[in-house]
Amino acid sequence: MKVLYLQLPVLDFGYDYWGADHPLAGGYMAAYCLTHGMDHEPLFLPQKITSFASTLAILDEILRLDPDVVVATLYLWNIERTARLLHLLKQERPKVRLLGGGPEAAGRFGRRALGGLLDILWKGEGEVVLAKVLAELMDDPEVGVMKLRSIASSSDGLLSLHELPSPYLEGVIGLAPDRSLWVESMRGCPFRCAYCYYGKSFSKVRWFPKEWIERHVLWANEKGAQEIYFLDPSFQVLPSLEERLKEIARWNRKRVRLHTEARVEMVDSRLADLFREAGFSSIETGLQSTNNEVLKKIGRSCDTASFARGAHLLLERGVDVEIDIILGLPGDTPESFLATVEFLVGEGLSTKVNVFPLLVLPGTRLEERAKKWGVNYTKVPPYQVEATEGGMDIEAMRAAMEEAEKRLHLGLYPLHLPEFASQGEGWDLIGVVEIPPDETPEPGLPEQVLRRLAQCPVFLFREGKKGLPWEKVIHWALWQRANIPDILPFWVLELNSPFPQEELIQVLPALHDPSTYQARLWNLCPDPYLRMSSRPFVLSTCKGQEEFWMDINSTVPVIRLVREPGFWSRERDPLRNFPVLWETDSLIRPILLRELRGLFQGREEELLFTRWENTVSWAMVTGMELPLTRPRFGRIRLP
Ligand code: B12
Ligand code: SF4
Repeated sequence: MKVLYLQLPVLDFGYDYWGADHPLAGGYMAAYCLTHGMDHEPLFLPQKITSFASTLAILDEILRLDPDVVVATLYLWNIERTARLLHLLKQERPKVRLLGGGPEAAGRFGRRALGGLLDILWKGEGEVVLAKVLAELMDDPEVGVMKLRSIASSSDGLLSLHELPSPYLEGVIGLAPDRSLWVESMRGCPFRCAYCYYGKSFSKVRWFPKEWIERHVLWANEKGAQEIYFLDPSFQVLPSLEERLKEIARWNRKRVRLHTEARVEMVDSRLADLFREAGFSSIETGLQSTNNEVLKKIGRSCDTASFARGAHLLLERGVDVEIDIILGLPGDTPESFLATVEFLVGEGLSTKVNVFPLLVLPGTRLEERAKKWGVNYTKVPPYQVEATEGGMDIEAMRAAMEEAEKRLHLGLYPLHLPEFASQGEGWDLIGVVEIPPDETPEPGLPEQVLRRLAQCPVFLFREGKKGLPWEKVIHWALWQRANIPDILPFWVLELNSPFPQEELIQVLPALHDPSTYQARLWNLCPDPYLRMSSRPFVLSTCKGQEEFWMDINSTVPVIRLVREPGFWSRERDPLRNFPVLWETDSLIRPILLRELRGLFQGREEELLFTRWENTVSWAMVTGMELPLTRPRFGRIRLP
């Protein structure tokens, strides 16, 4: 029996999360089932497909693998896309058995989106349940849904972690794509913060045995891992913490970087030394708020003096401290939120700060109490706050976010540029769809193109003799929203000479789909352009009227189009800070690229190429990192 363990990744416009696309939950379940007599064939999709391909391209890969059973892991970032994918799969393969679980199984949204489609939707730990369900399916592949559900619900009780086989040591999964090893040393969390599902509502905390940690640290050393990420929510509650840190220091012979989450309030100089000696290079810590009223409501407390002291002790020893704060907690006001920001600035702790808007996650105490606490939120993922009792509405939260960005000197919402670079031959996915100017075809892509499309494709509209076909741009955008709503598209409009700005402003609403996850996730971003569900750009040789192009750039970013070397020699060019696309099929000599280094110092990613080999040379010249596992992207020009 072929069982596909499916977990769709976190997405964004720059494929930034490719390194964290790792099916750990499936790995655990497959390892447990294999070592408990379920002799099945576990399948995982290649990561270059999951991280970079659109939903239909993933469907194509699943059809090729032809699984009998799909085990889907559902998180808030993937539940809608997984639902669409599984509906399409069921249409093509009516006999496939579909099982789902993960944090999103705990909520109403999950049941609505997938309840009818799945044979089981399991809320809770999956290893034991899945083994029982697979045993039944192996015995009788046609077994009825009701029987499967009753088998699942009769298996309660939490697994003893001493019996759990390791998905890594059993060879089921390897390191994450960025070569880090993710390992738990506990399940559950002793704290009960109202907004959190990290502890998955387990009634107690369970620990993995000491040997588990030892074997994983040794394995990571042996495999040349870049980092070991202890997924524990509160590493400091590990029993015999000091002893364990000393042991980790001994096991971690090659000094693989370590990372975890912990409360820094309890860190004294001795513990800080031990963290450093074990190999910790970074610790993420939740401050959330410094306001006592707010903290009390969400079941937390914080001694700010101890927090600052602990954080500094770690920083002094070279351990990075990444601090999380939340905007929009119950009772939060713009003043209380900004007081938290000020605390970090005042303490000199503002270099690595994440500001997360509050999410009302399914299965949490906050979800139960949201109404009582006056927290309004969207009832669909990511369940983001829209108003608080403290008087913050969306506009007030956007303003607070903007102020936080200013005070912390942080860009919390990065702008990604389109990826134009492609390989001439033998590509895996289509990254650029070029739409010719005059005889622009009706919107729509042939099936064989749709099934090879990248997740963040570029739709490049070429300018013709009659200018740009604005109407067609709108039709294409509406077609995309109706037919392939899951992708994160870049709309690149070639416009080489000044044009009526209203034309551009009029197409923008069609390029934004407010019903997408992306639009909801970035709803509190202060910049209206970045709140869009797609990324429009103007591509231009910028002929004439520099002020005109500067003006356009303040509405929609402009990328400068160049075809010949030498564009950098123009001194005092007011448009010199625009990103540049160097469109050429030739290989550019590294000596030329070295000349450009100075011009793009600190913004290396703003020089773009149409040929992938040139991107690689540029990365070598500048030391810029490229995704190691990126598939080959191709470019097509519609007839
Ligand atoms: C690693 C991680 C990430 C990684 C990505 C993970 C990935 N592989 O793609 C990164 C760092 C990118 C990430 C980002 C975010 N994350 Co995160 N993340 C985690 C973390 C720490 C570990 C996930 C994991 O692998 N756990 C270990 C596995 C074994 O546990 P599990 O997933 O629960 O699986 C078990 C069961 O659920 C069940 N099960 C799972 N699938 C199935 C299927 C079947 C059929 C069955 C029967 C059972 C079953 O069995 C499994 C084994 O016991 C969890 C917290 C945690 N400890 O789980 C949060 C968590 C998943 N993240 C969460 C959140 C909120 C986020 C963010 C939205 C945070 C933010 N505000 O930005 C962002 C996403 C941003 C975006 N753009 O959307 C929430 C998700 C809640 C939800 N309803 O989905 C969690 C639970 C933490 C929390 N705060 O409560 N995250
Ligand atoms: S926020 Fe951290 S400490 Fe609080 S319950 Fe979640 S994991 Fe535990």
